[in-house]
Amino acid sequence: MSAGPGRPAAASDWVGRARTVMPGGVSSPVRAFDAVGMTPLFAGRGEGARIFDDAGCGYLDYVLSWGPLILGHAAPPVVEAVTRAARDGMSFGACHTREVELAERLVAWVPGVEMVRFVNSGTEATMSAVRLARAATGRDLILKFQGCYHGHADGFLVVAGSGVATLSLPDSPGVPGAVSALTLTVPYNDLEAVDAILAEHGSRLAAVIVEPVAGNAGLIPPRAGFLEGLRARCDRTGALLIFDEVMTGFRVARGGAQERYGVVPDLTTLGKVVGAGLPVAAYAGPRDLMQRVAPEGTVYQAGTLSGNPLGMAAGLAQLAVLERTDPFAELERRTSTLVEGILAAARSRGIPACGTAVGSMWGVYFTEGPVFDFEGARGADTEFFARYYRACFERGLFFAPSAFEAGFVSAAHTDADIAATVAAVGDALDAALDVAG
Ligand code: KE4
Repeated sequence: MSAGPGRPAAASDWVGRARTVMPGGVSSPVRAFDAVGMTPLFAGRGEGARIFDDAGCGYLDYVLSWGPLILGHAAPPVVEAVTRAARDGMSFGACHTREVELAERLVAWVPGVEMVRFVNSGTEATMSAVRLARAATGRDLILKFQGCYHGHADGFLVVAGSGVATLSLPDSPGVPGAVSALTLTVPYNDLEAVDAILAEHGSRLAAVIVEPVAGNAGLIPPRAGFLEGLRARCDRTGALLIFDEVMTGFRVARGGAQERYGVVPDLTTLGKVVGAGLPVAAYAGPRDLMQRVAPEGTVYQAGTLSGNPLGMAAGLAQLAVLERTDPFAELERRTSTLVEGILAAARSRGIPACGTAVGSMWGVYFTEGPVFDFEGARGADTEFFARYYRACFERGLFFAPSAFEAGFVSAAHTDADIAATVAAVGDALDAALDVAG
């Protein structure tokens, strides 16, 4: 647990240096801690369920690099595999066996996948999947859901979640109107709104892209029939259904949300867990679609470091442990215990709260709820969340520094860790209430 409240002096020196040479002092906006009124954590190292800052203060980590570390920090099989791979070379810019082996594992695990193309980020995966869908259908429009985040490619920065929602940014400057006009948005879980879009634009719609469990506006599960409804509507109109499983892949089930909910998309994007913390992502789907991708087809997409040997080694090692240990049921039980404990602690103090766990993803909102869409998520008390967040951090808990992010649990989190977290949350809620007066 943390050595105590406040920020070690070391971090504040680094904050100033970082802000001098990097916008906001960060490499990604969600790390800035702006939404919770704090200076950011400067990580020193990670070990299992804990992250340690640059002054050595330890925190139970529920961010886990925003999802990739399903085994926890520095999992020995992953570290050994990457160390071994690094000794043989950092990158080749040539084919090698491990990318084939990892692709074969994804084909075996994910229902809708027959072929895979590796890329270096979730953004690359989703933008490439949309390009492929536009090529396959000859159509231009895409439909996304408000509060969902599919990376920072121009066409996705329209009513997006994650850092865009956290910072209450308007749709990003720099995205031409002609580009954002090609992206239509409707509320998550709202099939009637989808029908209205299809009635007017269905013949021009290339794809519907969706987070099958929305993890970038807190955590919003699909309502019964929502995913099935999207599948039927895409079948009827000829638009392709893209499941953005960058976050849900290997977290809500071994075969992702498409296995958990029994709805198979036309294209799947993967990331995070598949690289075990290294920059690995992929877009994937049936052979007839993926064969359109160059050099077999004419849809161009490329990447200097795609299929990087260290990333492939990390992904293979992490997925091998998941295959051997099958931790998914235990992860969901532990994650549910965490959420139930937090909700009980809030409600016993008269604090409106709702939330849920899906696999090893979780989210809690300070509002009566239930939350079915982005509007509902934005109704939560973000002021109280910031006070609660600071109090939790001072008690040694590292949660996502935003009300519009999902939390995660790793196989390294023990029952004792979960119990200690729930107890610390109770204290933090008292502190947040005291501050509120
Ligand atoms: P990246 O380009 O950040 O690797 O992946 C984009 C992406 C695509 N799809 C989904 C469902 C995602 O959640 C993400 C990225 N997630 C955010 C956190 N919610 C990454 C954290 C960050 O932006 O720093």
